[in-house]
Amino acid sequence: MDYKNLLVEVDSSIATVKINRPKALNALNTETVKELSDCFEKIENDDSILAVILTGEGRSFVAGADIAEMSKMTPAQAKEFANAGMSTFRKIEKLSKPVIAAVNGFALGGGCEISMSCDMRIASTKALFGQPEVGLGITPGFGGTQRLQRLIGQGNAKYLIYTAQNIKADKAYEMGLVQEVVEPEKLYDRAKEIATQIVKNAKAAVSYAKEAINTGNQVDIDSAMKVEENLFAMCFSTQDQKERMDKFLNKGK
Ligand code: CO8
Repeated sequence: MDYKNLLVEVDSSIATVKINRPKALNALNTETVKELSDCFEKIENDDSILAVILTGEGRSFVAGADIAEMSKMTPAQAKEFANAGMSTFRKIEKLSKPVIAAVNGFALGGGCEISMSCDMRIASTKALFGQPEVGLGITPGFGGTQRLQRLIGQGNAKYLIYTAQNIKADKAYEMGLVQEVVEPEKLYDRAKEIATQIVKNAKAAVSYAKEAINTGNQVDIDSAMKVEENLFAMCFSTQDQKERMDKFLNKGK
């Protein structure tokens, strides 16, 4: 996969997607958003890839949407740009494979938003999170008003969005926005270790668990239980379920 603003490599069934515009601190312009959309579509269709790590080149994860590009937009262009970002981030969120954000530095605005479309966030001690949009005269536009409150609760989301303050990794951890904080030099290896641990498990079961959690979060509890019931049942049509349960029952024999 060859891109101008992304570096993609696959090793041991794990794809690493690195956003690579370090001169602009990996800010998301239209071109990068399009490349991300194309890249995640290819990953979805590649059966050899079982998990993804999303990270940034240099000292930033993603310092937001590209302000230089955005500053001249008309309302119609802003809507189109927001829509492109939203559908790309939904593609990441709905990917049938787990996506780990390895947050190496700034995760601001669209950067915080793209990290939230991943399944989990592992942060370097150098990471900085925030939704600074209201300071720039705009609201979050790539899903921040919706995903942040679902992840850390409405009070915390309003506290961060209204104040436009940036928070360090340890505070993001306290709020439940990130799952682990590690030293910068250990970040990628730790993300890879987690991805490796995930891909050892049954592919369909991990994928169905993701679908159950994501879908169940959007509906009432009774409908959510039905979603889990159906996906649980679907596991019983997989070879993995049979082999893994047989292996357990026959251990030591
Ligand atoms: N867009 C474009 N360029 C950027 C961005 C950005 N978001 N962030 C940094 N850059 C560029 C700088 O302009 C600078 O370029 P140059 O060297 O050519 O002058 C280069 O990256 C390095 O940046 P700094 O010199 O500013 O580096 P510092 O270490 O001093 O500061 C910061 C780093 C704190 C990250 C600072 O760059 C900053 O505050 N950046 C902006 C962060 C921000 O506000 N992000 C949110 C943007 S809004 C957004 O994401 C909305 C998403 C929804 C969009 C919906 C569509 C309509």
